[in-house]
Amino acid sequence: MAGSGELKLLGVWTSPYVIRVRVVLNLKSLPYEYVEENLGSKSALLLGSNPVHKSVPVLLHGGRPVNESQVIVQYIDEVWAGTGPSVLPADPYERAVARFWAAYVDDKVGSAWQVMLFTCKTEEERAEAVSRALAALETLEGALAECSKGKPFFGGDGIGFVDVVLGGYLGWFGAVDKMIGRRLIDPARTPLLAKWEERFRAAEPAKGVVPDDADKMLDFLRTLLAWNASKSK
Ligand SMILES: N[C@@H](CCC(=O)N[C@@H](CS)C(=O)NCC(=O)O)C(=O)O
Repeated sequence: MAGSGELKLLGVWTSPYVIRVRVVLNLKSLPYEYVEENLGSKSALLLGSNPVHKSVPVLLHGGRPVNESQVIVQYIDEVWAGTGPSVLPADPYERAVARFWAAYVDDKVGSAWQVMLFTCKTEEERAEAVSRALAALETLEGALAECSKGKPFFGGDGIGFVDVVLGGYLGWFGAVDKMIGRRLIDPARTPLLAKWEERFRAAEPAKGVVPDDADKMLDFLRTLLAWNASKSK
């Protein structure tokens, strides 16, 4: 049976990519073992399972690795198509639209997030990345209006592909807000997204998975930056 075999997820609690996979596993009520990785000293299992990128998440299904978060989410949705709600729409056109916006999120929001937190060298570079993130979020405000057709989520009545992809970043948004002293998802600029964020965070599959402690995230950021600095020596 396609869906048989144990599930093990290698992750890091702050990772937007890991969080989206965990939300989908929860949405489908699939039992899995979660293994917290240490990116400063990666396990042999992680290195052996994702030798190309050496990154989390890795989903091991019956011992076989699946890599790349968007690929993992779609794999789960396909293998457990009859279990719990679907993440991708059934209609091929709507599925293409959802994939388009999910790719947009990682391309525009994800790249700005990398610079804001990890790679910027000056406050000017950070401010430029914040502007790019804000512009992308304004575009996503329009996408939410179109995709949701007035319903609570990008996926309509329930959490869908774009919801989990964007929702994975919410923990870090809270940390960035604290760092820059303004809100990335600002109810005045993007009111639909602000309401969406409340609904997403309150949804059962996201509870305990989407971080809500900005100070803890910022502490973890210092650890990550120290690991990155030691790697580049
Ligand atoms: N495109 C990948 C990105 C995964 C990624 O960048 N993961 C980070 C954690 S947020 C990682 O494991 N980085 C490895 C490292 O820092 O060495 C995905 O969607 O899964």
